[in-house]
Amino acid sequence: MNSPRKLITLDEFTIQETRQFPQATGELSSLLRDIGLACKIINKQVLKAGLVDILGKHGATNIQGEEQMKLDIYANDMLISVLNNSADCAGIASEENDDFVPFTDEFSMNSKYVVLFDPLDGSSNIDVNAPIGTIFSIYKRISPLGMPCTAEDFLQPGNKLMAAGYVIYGSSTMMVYATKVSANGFTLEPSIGEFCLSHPNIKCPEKGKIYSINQGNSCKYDDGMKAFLNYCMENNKEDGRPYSLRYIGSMVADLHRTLIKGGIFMYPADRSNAKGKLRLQYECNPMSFLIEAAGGLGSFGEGRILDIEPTELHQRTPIYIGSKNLVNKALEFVSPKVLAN
Ligand code: P6P
Repeated sequence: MNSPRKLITLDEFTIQETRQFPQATGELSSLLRDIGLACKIINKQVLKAGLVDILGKHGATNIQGEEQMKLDIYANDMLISVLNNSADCAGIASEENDDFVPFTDEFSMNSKYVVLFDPLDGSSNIDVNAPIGTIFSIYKRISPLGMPCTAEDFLQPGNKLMAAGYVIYGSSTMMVYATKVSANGFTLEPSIGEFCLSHPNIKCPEKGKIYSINQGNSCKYDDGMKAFLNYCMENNKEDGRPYSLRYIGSMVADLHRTLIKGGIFMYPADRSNAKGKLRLQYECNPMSFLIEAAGGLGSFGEGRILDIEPTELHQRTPIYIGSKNLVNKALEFVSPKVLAN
């Protein structure tokens, strides 16, 4: 009888990856484990959100001016609590908090890393049971150890990321993250409560036939963007067919499909959102880091998202991200003078 496939848990995987770097201390692995723990706890609430009084609006708005859902606040509090109690994080920044939050106990002040996150992206989809997710970025702090972390720790460009990824609470719960080595996916095995390696060394297909955008905004796009949408809808492709439009309205879900199946996800600037809608530091940078580790490309139209020098914690950026060929095709229309690479 075939022996059952050996399950490789997230912990085993991160320890194996750490062994490739003799100078590694295991703190990054421990931090990924902490994020995994917080998301497993969030997952339990998400799975039964319809049964407990955790659906609906929290009755406040965040700095983005967006109504906060009860699950947003729960997820945010859980991530802060777990990371504050870990010995691996000096502080956090969150979509739900106006400013960064330094952890001032001695262990935390001597930690090497800071974490930024969108605790529950796509939360407007919670009440309709569509996939939602937690997006996270991990930077090595640039402020001195032994002191509280500072704003500069959270304003580093995406090309300085140490690790980044997401947990998608969907038909299954998956943690997908990248380091500078590779992008890997782990599916939660509920019977043992562990994320287990299910998608090793993920590669984003170079070509894709799916475009993902809130086409309802197209009347507000510039001519280049409108021309690219027309290109996507025309039959002039290798197989003589138009591309397919898929849009869930939850970035984690739309990006997960793009990572696995290929295609392009776009949230361009428009007349209502001059800088785009999605946030650089905890949505676009982590997703671009992950997609580029998988061979794809993340652009803001004039260059790589990872090369943007952040100036504000909650700044926004246009985003064109996914299969390298399709992103470069979009840039031919959107930024004819500049190609990402
Ligand atoms: P729109 C969810 O609110 C979110 O931040 C992303 O998850 C998603 O991609 C985008 O906004 C959806 O925005 O304007 O299409 O509803």
